[in-house]
Amino acid sequence: MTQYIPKSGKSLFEPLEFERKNTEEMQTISRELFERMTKRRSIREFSTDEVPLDVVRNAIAAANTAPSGANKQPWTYVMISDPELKKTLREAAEVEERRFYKERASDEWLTDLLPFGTNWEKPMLEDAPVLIAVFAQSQGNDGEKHYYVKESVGLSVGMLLAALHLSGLATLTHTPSPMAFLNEILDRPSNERPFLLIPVGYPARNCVVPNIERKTEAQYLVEKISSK
Ligand code: IYR
Repeated sequence: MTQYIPKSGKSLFEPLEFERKNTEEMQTISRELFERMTKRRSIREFSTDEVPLDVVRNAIAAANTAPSGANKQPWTYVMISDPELKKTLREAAEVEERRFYKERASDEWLTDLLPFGTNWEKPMLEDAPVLIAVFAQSQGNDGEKHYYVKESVGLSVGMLLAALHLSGLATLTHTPSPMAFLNEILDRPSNERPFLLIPVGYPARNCVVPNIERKTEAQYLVEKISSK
């Protein structure tokens, strides 16, 4: 083991900025946040209306604050609004998706997708004014080791989706498979693995979403608390 020498002019630790809220305020904030988060839905029908790009940039900046293994921050976000590039991405995604729906997917998988009405066609990749391609860096550009990469990028994307939703934008977490075309088209190095492609925008005027149910508290929460 070698000794850690902090970057010049920096001390190893710094005081934490943290303000305690009173309990009532915490309860109000947590309830209101839950109520706002419960309105988040993945959408597949996007309006072609433009969105303010600085709002998207701010959401990506929020995602960049996520915790990560050894603080390696093993993500790259590519923000795309160029219509030609979106068209290229749509065409490449549809090549893979056509194979997925017609050849690669198991019957069980296709049956599981029926409630969502998905198919190989991906008009949202052109309709949505912005696409965010998320890459997970399996290692640093200089070969530096990265840790818990999927966990770290998953945490970061969770924060991104929350930030976009709370800012008033809708998303779809699209997973074309395989996604290697994203490296080629977006000119990303081979240490960056495509993680997700996220159309971002406003819902189309008559957008509908699947009538799904969320787990109930009894299903998602196990409490081990002291009984007073
Ligand atoms: N990648 C395909 C299939 C698909 C898979 C899952 I799991 C979904 O939750 C939704 C779709 C597609 O994007 O259509």
